[in-house]
Formats: sequence, C-alpha cells, structure tokens
Amino acid sequence: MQNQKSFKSAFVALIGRPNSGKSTLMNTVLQEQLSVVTPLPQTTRRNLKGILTTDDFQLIFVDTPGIHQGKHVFNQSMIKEARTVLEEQGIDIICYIVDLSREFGEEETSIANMISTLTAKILIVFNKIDLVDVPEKKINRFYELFPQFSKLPQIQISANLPETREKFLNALDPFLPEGPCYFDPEELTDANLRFFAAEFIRKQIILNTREEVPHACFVEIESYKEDQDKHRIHATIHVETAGQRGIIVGKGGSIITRIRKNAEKEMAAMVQMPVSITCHIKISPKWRDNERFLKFMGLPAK
Ligand SMILES: Nc1nc2c(ncn2[C@@H]2O[C@H](COP(=O)(O)OP(=O)(O)OP(=O)(O)O)[C@@H](O)[C@H]2O)c(=O)[nH]1
Ligand SMILES: [Mg+2]
Repeated sequence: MQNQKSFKSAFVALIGRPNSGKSTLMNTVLQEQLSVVTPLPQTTRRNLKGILTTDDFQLIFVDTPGIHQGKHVFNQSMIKEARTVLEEQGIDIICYIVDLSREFGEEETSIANMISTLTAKILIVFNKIDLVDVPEKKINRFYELFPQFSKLPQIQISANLPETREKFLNALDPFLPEGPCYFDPEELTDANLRFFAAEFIRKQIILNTREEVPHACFVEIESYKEDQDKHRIHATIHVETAGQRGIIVGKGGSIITRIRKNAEKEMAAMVQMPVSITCHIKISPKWRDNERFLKFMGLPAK
C-alpha cells in the first residue's frame, strides 16, 4: 500500500506592534501585494485573511492591526480587532513579529501580556535583521525583558526579501496539524472588493499626505457597482477638520485627483477592468472618539 501524505491546514495569526512588518510578511508568503504596506505605523486597521494553498497544505494567515495604546477610542477598537483573532477558537499558530530595528517599548509589554496566557503555538519572528548590526544583541535584550519567550521557537528574517518565504514556511511546518482545505484552493482572501477599494484609497492618502492627516482619515465606500464596462465606486473620505480637508483636496484639487487616479489604477489591476472612483470629503469631527461612528462603520466597540 502506498503511504499517502496527509493534508495539513492551519490558521496563523500575525501579531506585533505597528510597523513591525506583519503585512509585508504576509505579502511575501502569498507572493501578492494583498495587504497594504506603507512606512507609516498603523497602516493596517482591520484583520485581513490571506490564504496560501498548495498540494500539501492550506495556511490561512490573518494580518492584524499593530498593537498600540493610542489616545483615541479608535486605538482601543483596533487593539480589540487584533485581540479578537487571538481569542478566536481555531487559531493554531501565533506569529509574534518583533521589530528589531526599534527600541522595545510598551507595545511589546502589551503584546507579551496578551499572548502569554494563550494556548495556541507561538513562533517568535524577529524581523528587520537587515537594519541591525548585531541582531543577537537585540534578541538577547528581548529575552531579558521577556524571559517567558526564551524557550519558544524563533526565526530571524527580513520580511521584505523573497527568500524569506521559504524560511518562514519551513519554520511553520513542524506546527501544522492535519486538517481540511477550509477555503477553495483558488481563493486568496475572504475580503471583498469594497474592502480593497477603501484600502487602496487610504493607501494613497497615506502616501500623499503627512503627519496627522492619514490617521485622521476614514474611507467609507458608499457604493460599489460592478457594471459590465466598468466598476464604479463612490467613496466618502471622513476627516476631522476643515484644515485636513484642505490638505486632502490640495491646490486646485491636485491631491485628491492624484489619490483618486492612483487608487483607480490599483483597483483596475486587481479586478482586470476599468475602474472609476468618485470621492466626497466630509468633516466628521472627532470620529476617532465617536463610538457610534465606529460602530456604524463596523469596527469593534471598546
Ligand atoms: N528594511 C526592512 N524593512 C522592512 C522589513 N519588513 C518590513 N519593512 C518595512 O517596514 C514598514 C512597515 O511594514 P508593514 O508590513 O506595513 O508593517 P505592519 O506591521 O503591517 O504595520 P501596521 O499595519 O502599521 O501594524 C514598510 O515600510 C516595510 O517596507 C524588513 O525586514 N526590512
Ligand atoms: Mg500592516
């Protein structure tokens, strides 16, 4: 009788402080630019599943918002969003992405407290080794601060390098339980086109504005019509002040036009169809502290 290899599957959460490279790592493994990556901390605001299926296994990665105790209700909401993933039954492996290029801060303590009591397997992923002269020094410092992790399996990577894909998958391999193919092998994500439209617009806001402005924006998709000739998207960009609206509009509408056009291009590449986006900019004062607003937009309450 032939010895048939069994199929394996696992849900893998990616968790860490903002800007540690969670979304970069997911994209490298999937070999797709699925999750938005920018140099700005707090780029990811919602959990996003990325699915990798081969003949032997299916891995469902969940990219999460960076853990950061900010001053707004919205920050608590994002932490809750990430924490929900960890507390979800069925997460098999937690990958704790540690940014070696920065000093360890209170975020690491929060994450350590959050995951120390969980039963899922934990893999410590030391990232951005290309940015530090002596990674071992930083890693030892991490273990001094958080001795509870010193016995756990770990890898050291640069998430943005293509060769990291294999290294990371090899590190996950021993953890993978036998399991079914949960999603259609063709599926890359469970998120819908509205999600990506909002993300691509927000990415362009991040790339074309500065300081507080990207953090103060919320993109709402009012409608998404899949017409035969074109996808037509109406979006509202919520800002907190008239000043922020002025910055997003730009001189003679130059900035909002660039945001719109670039987002159209990215969306068109994804759906392989022409795309048109219209943006309305609305002042929603203090939306980051408005629980009703956050709830209405489908974000978890505090
Ligand atoms: N040099 C270097 N840069 C990296 C590496 N990994 C990620 N980056 C960069 O770090 C920045 C943040 O990466 P993201 O993947 O968006 O980080 P994130 O953890 O998803 O951040 P949030 O969504 O804000 O929580 C981007 O500019 C990436 O290109 C790495 O290994 N080396
Ligand atoms: Mg991210």
